[in-house]
Amino acid sequence: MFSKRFEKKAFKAAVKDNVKTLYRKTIDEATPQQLFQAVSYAVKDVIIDDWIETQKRYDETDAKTVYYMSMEFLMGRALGNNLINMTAYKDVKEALEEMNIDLNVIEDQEPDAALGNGGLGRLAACFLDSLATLNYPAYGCGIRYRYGMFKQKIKDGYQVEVPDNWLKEGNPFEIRREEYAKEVRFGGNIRFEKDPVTGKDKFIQENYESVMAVPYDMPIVGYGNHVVNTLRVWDAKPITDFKLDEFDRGNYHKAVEQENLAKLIVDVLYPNDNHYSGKELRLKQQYFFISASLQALIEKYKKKHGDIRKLYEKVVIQMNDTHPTVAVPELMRLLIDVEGLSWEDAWEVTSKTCAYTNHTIMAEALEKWPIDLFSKLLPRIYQIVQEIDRRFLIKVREMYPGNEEKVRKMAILMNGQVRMANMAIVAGFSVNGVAQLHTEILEKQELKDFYQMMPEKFNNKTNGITQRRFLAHGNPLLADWITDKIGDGWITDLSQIAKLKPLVEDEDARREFMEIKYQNKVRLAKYIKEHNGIDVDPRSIFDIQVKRLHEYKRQLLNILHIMYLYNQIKEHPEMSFYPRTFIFGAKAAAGYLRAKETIKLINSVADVVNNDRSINGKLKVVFIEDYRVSNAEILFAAADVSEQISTASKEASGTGNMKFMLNGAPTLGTMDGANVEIVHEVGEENAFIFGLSSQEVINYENNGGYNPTDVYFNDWEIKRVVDQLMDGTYSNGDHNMYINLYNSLLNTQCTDKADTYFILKDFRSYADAQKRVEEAYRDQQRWSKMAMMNTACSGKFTSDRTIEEYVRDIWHLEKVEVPSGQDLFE
Ligand code: B1H
Repeated sequence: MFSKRFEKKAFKAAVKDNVKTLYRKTIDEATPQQLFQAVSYAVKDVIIDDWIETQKRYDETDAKTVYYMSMEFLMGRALGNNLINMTAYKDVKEALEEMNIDLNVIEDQEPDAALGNGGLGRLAACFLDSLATLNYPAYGCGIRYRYGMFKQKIKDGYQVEVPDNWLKEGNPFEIRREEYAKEVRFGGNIRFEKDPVTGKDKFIQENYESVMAVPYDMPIVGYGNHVVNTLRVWDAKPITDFKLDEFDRGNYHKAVEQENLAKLIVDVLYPNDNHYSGKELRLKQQYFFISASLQALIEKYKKKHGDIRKLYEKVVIQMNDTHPTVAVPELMRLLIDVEGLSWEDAWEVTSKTCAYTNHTIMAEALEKWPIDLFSKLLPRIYQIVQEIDRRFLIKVREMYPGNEEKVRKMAILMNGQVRMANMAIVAGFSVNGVAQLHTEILEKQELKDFYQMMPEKFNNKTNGITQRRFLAHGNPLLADWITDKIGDGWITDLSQIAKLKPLVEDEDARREFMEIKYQNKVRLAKYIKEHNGIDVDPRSIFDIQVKRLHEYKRQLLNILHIMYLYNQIKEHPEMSFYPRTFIFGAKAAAGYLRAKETIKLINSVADVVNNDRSINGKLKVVFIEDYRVSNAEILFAAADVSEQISTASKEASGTGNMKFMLNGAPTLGTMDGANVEIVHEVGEENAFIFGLSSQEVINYENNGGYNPTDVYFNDWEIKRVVDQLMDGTYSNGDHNMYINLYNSLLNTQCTDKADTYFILKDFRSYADAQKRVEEAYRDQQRWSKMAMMNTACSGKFTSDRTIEEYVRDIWHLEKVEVPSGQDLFE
């Protein structure tokens, strides 16, 4: 283990040296940012030894490798996580203390690597952590966006988006690898030729634009096993430097265009969670990183292997949703046009190499590219897609003679669109959902035709999270306490956390557990005081909903309920009410009107409620600005109640729900996504479940929805809060501020269906569940048992379990051991 070999003296000398060579300063003179850089370089130096050793071992053992292709990797900060996984966190903290440096302050200097939107991107990051920790050869492949997820500022209660210039100070944990650059071509036209010698068809792309893809590698440190895997993110640069001799008209323009294309292509992450944008630049990004990654992977394979037809024995490609599925025709192109394979051979390789994960059934997230856009940008790729489609439809017609309805539903090319999910399913050897319920809905509803035709491809892989970041790093007090009680085996084997179950009956253990929760609430209260200027009482119930802002996630239900509680407290001041702090954190996509209005509403309710002296601080509402991985760690640790209140059937899995559970917060939620499995593990008595079931929601939807006015006119308390959206209570008398929200619920405009997410329908059931939360919390003995049971039953939800299932059912990798290198910092 690293910690055994930690050389404190050498480490301190390395930090001092780095400050000197990088900044011509002494430790005392250096700024916190400079200290962060100096410490990081000292840490990176150690990581690199293991990184080299790991890659050498992979080469020697010729192990099969998974390439996880993803437009998003929501990594968060690297320094603290690397130290945890090197098992050197405490040693380094202590060494720095001796130099009068606070590691927490240094960690806070690091910007989050926010190359992702939400759950899908964070899942990719957790998977990389688990793959390295479990000794599996893996690459993450993605894009090195200059600007990641925007930073969120709240001005006047409104969200304002600020560019995230995360590379401004330099990223100490990356290495540019110019020598592995690859060319990627766009547009132009395809000329067809017969090779005079071989007689084979040749496809030549002409008049194209192109860019160079340059990889940056970031180390992914496994926990205590010396494995260091690689996250490879691609940057773009113009293919030729601006040459003066090309100053004639045509070339000049071309040179400028290619320079602009290179800049633009990796400029910024599209900030839409669960939403397809259909922009040409987005398709460029997708093809850019896929083509570069596939070229690199084939080159690497060919260094050791002669026969490209056996690629699938050494390589498996996992496509993180449809965003990277252009990998299918691009791999076909490389195999046919470059490697010279026949269509049949290329198809066999491709369909044995590629696997697809579906992350959502939300219709607006489905990628369907207009054919004219697609074929113009990727002319050769489009030809290949046409041929894949043609051959597939022959099979469909064979299997379902005369059934043209099947053809219409399953075709890849239909109504002028390229349907990426269909292509991924047809070409991949595996299609998986991300929670049991989600996979069931895919099989029985969304992808029913495909499931009937090829059931063997379908499987479930319930999501998971890494306990290294979300407990060991994010909640050190609880982590130490657990290790004290059951040993530290849980860090790499979370099933062991079940050993806490007997302690649930131990009153001392429960008191200690709740004391730690209290300390974490104090830490969050301090954060809130610093960032919001709001005083919150750590003895109040911390009820937290943090996730991307979406109508289906129903932050609106939560805030409407708070308005309802406030009405009650005002009306019945004598009513007994357990003090509550409602905490939100959420970014809205920049163009998502209703989402942005919801943020404004939350902040306005917060203003009114927090400043109403008459309620004696019984209710507080806090909106955490710029919710992201780094402050998420603080929020999960401090939560009493985990709000997971999506409309049943809409949340494919959720992963925040698991992070709350791990940190001892019972779920207040619907039977949706992985909540179903959480309740199964922890027992219904240790969760607060409410609302329509997924089947009920689907039934309503199949019958044209429900009528929210029935609820509105029959429940005066609900009517009152809905009316308060329009009567100026939360808008200084402005009657139009929340008109979009009001219309979304009741739709007086008749533009579309009303309350499509069943907010009013589920309102009473939600309010009742909230009442049960309050009752349960009043009984501190009972609550402490519930909270502890959640932690103790969270074993299933580690991403280590998820990864072992992917390996067993889809990837078929073998573990590779890496011997420990030299002593640390010697
Ligand atoms: C999830 C997305 C998503 N599902 C499109 N789909 C995007 C779709 O930029 N885009 O175009 C971005 C993201 N994200 C989430 O995946 C699900 O909503 C969660 O329920 C799930 O836990 C998570 C990981 O599987």
